[in-house]
Amino acid sequence: MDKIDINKKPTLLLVDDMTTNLLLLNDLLKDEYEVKVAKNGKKAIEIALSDMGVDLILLDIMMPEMDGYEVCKILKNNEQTKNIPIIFVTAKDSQEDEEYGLNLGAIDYITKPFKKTIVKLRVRNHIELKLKSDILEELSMYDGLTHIPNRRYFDEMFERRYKEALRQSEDLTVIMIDIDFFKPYNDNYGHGKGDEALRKVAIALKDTLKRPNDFIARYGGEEFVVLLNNLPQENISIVANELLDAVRNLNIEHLYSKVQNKITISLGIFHKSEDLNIEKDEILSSADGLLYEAKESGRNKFCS
Ligand code: GH3
Ligand code: MG
Ligand code: MG
Ligand code: MG
Repeated sequence: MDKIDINKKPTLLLVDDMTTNLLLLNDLLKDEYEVKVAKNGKKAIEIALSDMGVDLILLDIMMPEMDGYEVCKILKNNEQTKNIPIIFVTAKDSQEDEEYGLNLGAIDYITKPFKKTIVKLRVRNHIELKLKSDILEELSMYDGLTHIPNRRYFDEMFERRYKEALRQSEDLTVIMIDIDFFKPYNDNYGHGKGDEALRKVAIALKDTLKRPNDFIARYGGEEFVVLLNNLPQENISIVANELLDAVRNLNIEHLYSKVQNKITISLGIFHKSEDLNIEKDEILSSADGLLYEAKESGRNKFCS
């Protein structure tokens, strides 16, 4: 999920195989919303999965090739799209059809021909709910200081990635990160400066991770954790050095650090190869142990 931008118009996706229907709905809604259109199910799924951030989908049912029910099923089964509310807009007006559609997880069901003002109001109400639920998600899953995912989000993601790695025999790399001598930083520069440094470190680390599935969270006070999938063992030191450099290059003065006169980090990296059978908690404690080793052997470095 992206950060919420309250100044942005919410985005609607209109899906219908008939151009006249798309034009009618677009006309009705284009002033208040950013409108995207799709003429078939395949295209609709493609747009929903892109990073345009669709807030609500108006979905026709009767379409050639893939009907709206099928589109709804696919979207509701995908982690990335399951929270996008769907309203069916359809000529299928039997009770059975409506029950079927709502059972698939659609939030509402409108039959054609529809009353324009009713469609407008229903869309408005559902959009309002969607935006509120986005805000709740942001508050519960993201860290308020750094705006990166929080510990709760990490726990969920780690569970998911761990299971995936086991099921598909993939590798999984966990990096534990801790700022060096941060207590003396706070003690000497003050908590406000400490917070500012934490924020900068979080952003620098996040910006270093380039692949779409790379994940970073604030694990605790001044500790971060990174999850990487399918990173060949020989690339681990490259990523580790990039993370170390990213923080060094911030050049945040720290005259009370015993390693350098600026803020640095230490890393503990545990790499689970595809064939290794290991418990989830063991992965974390191993990464933690390696972090401890990095600290003990001089800091401003990684151990793996
Ligand atoms: P080490 O190199 O061994 O990690 O030394 P350290 O001083 O960093 O030791 P430790 O990791 O135990 O220190 C944690 C310190 O981080 C304690 C506290 O002063 C600071 N800290 C933790 N959370 C926050 C926060 O949210 N804001 C600020 N400003 N400081 C924090
Ligand atoms: Mg149709
Ligand atoms: Mg610490
Ligand atoms: Mg520390």
